Amino acid sequence: MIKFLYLISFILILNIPSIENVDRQNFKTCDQSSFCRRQRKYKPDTTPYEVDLNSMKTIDKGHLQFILLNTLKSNIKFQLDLYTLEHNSLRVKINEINPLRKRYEVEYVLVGEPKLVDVTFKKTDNNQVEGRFGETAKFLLNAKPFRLDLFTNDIFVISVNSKNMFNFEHYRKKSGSDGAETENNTEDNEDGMWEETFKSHHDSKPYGPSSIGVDINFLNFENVYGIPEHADAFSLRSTHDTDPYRLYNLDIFEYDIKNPMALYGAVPYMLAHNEHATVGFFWLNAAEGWIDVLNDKLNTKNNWFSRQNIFSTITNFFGTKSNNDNNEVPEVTTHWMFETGIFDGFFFMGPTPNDIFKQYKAITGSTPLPPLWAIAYHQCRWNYNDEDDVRSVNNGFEQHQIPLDVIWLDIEHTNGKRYFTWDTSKFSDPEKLQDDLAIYGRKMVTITDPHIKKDDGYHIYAEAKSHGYFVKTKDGADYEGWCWPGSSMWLDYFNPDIYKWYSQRYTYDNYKGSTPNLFIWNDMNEPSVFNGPEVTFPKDIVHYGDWENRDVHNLYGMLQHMASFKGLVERSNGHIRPFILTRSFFAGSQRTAAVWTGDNAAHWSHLKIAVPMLLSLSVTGIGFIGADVGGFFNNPDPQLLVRWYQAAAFQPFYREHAHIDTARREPWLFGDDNTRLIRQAIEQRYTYLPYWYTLFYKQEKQGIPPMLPLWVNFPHDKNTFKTEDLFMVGNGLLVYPVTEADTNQVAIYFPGENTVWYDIRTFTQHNGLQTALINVDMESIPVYQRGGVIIPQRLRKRRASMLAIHDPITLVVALDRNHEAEGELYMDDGQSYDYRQKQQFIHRRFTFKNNELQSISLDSTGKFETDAWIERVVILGYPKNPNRIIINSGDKQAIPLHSYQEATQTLVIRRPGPSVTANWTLTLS
Ligand code: MIG
Repeated sequence: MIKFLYLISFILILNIPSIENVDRQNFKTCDQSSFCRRQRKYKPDTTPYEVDLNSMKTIDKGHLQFILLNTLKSNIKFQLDLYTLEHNSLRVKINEINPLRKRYEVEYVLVGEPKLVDVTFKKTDNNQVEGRFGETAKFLLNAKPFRLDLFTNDIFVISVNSKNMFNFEHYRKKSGSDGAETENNTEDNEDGMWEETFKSHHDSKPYGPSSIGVDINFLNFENVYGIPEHADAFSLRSTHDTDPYRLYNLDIFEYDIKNPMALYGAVPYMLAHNEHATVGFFWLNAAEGWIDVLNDKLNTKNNWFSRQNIFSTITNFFGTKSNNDNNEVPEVTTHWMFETGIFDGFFFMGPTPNDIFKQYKAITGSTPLPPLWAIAYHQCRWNYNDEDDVRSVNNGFEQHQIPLDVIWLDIEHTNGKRYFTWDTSKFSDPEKLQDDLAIYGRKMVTITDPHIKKDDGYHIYAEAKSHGYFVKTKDGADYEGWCWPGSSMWLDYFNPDIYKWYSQRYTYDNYKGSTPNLFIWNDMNEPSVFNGPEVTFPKDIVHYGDWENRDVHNLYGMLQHMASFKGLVERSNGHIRPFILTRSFFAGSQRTAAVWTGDNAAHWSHLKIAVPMLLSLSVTGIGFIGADVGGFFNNPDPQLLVRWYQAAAFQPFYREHAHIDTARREPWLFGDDNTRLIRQAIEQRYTYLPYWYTLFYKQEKQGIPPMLPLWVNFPHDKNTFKTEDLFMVGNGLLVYPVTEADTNQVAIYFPGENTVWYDIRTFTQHNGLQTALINVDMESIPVYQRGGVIIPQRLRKRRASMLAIHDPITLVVALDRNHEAEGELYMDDGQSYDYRQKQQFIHRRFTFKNNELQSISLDSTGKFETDAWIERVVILGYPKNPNRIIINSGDKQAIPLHSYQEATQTLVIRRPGPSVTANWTLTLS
């Protein structure tokens, strides 16, 4: 018997899927990428680059232009443009003057031409130009050697090229060819400069080397964040012992966690935060990139620093500190390397976290308010097999009384992976299916991938082929690759005609079987090409405008989902808000799509890494984000599944999804207890939807993402700078997802001086600046409401979010130490653009002060009609049972019932009654 058990457990162990599944051999290391190899080792003692100050020109207000020289190559000249922008931001462009080939400047990302503001500049001596701009910002351009130093509130924050790594490879002729340079030929013939082979794939590199490297150094900072997408820490690790973080949109099969390998999307944007400032650096470049991060100490005595007299600003800065006797300041040194393009850097000077969000939003835009149902719960699987299957899943949610808003169809719903078609043997009447789901208030999402099956009988292929709409090889033929449908081709969205044509595939006429209740999922859009180099396009294929994939690679997925978005807007004549989910993304993707973290796995470690991954996306503007609940690959045990439902209930995009080879995992398949726990988690999500929706509105307006690292709300609390096991939803909820098996106690750090936190279930209070040991069981989702914040909720149970729009609201008023609190509520019809076009919304502010709770309008232009009313007010941390409560609304007065619980200091006021649209005051005495 014992032997038998031993055998079984042995077999089980063998069966445990390895977490290290990725086949790294398929993907390049820095060393296998010739430009990364060259740039990474470029570390001269002095920089050969110099600014010619005599060349300075004022082109416009806020726009200065210079010539930059590489003194080792006297014939090569660069143009350096400095633009001082509104919102405390600076743009710096460096491009070759008269290059052999025009260099790509990224399109589609900026929301418009950034607005210039005046700069007050002066030449401080013969070697420097100083400029003051914005509210707090200053730059110092040092000519010889070339270096750019940036200050906010006169604190030195960023230095460009202080490590001499600026290295701009100009276009050149291959040596031996006509007109090639004669100087330095050996350097120009390094291995991989003119062609490169990776595994069986040959990159012809017809234009030779053109990469750019530069060091961007964050002074006085110990933590930098951003540059998604990596399955790695939130506060970026030092890459001293690993490859640099890579930015190259790829479909990595069974990705590994805790390493800097590239994933599906890229945002070349990094933030740095310390207790004095938050700053950001965004390099608008869509080519392959690599970024080294080093946590350093900078000795202020022995370098250019003191020579340049900048040391005084550092000592001022540290004047308040006692531990600076050794003349060392922390510094994060970062080294950015892109294969081609130009240097187009945006520097955001903060100084607060919310300033940074506003500044980045001004450049790349924000996530527009999604439809309400899109932030509710989604049920997905590869695949729901047929109409009966979809109906029975829908019925399962009914039977088990679990709320649900959307059912998804993966690739198997199509006729042989021909997107925009249906497998009619399984889905004979998709319109009826969508109509039937709509009766329950539910929507459907179908998948449309970018690979187009090579099949003359497939109308999309035939039409695209006849118009020449496919991406071309370097020799001008249609590029053909292998993907789900077999031999496939890819649309060239870079051509405006093709972009438009693709968006028109979504009209009801063109997309047969689609209805207004159908929305879209764009997958495989890195793009994934099964037989391509690194599972994607070859670098030398050609897009519209004669750009190589090398120039524009990281934009491809974004262009697809932008075109999908446009298609859905237009199919409703601009009336209904689209919903698109994309796997691949770039800076600016937030304007048109939600993003998920792709093919994670059913392991605790993947549940845990979701938080840092989502935070990295959030702070770089991609705010509507989630990870597959349960893990895509493999089968989660019930405990892991429940914990995942609980964690994701407090993450922006909430969808369960699973691989085709996994066991079914609808919420009711794991026994009654687990069904109940999952139901509770999903119900929690629905309870908080009014709060989430308000946060998404705020994101549209101010660029502040709904899911936040702690330091956004507690910028001075150093303990939070590396935190990634806790996060916040808005400024009001602190969330600690349980991400380890068999946990019965967790240690939670409560941030904030003088801050009080209320357990949302028990109303128990915890003080800020303390770590507390909290007991947990399977029911627990450790979530805390911050004292000082009022959160709107809907407590009535509904099967879908859209059915609850006019339901009454409960206000949970969590008092701070001064017995004050405030909060907001935004409401509208949940799906149309009427909130923009006809001002049909309400936006209220609630404040509690001096024993009065007040509701006022935050935006009196809003006029949404609703019966929704305030059915309950819960006041947390109220010191005593009040004698009298009076509510005044217009000329009406009422005395609502209340109850008070002394043990938890909780006051519940029942049915106070005013409309959510009214101004009212509730007075306690
Ligand atoms: O190679 O459409 O990440 O969510 O279910 C797999 C099938 C292709 C990858 C997506 C996944 C989706 C799956 N797709």
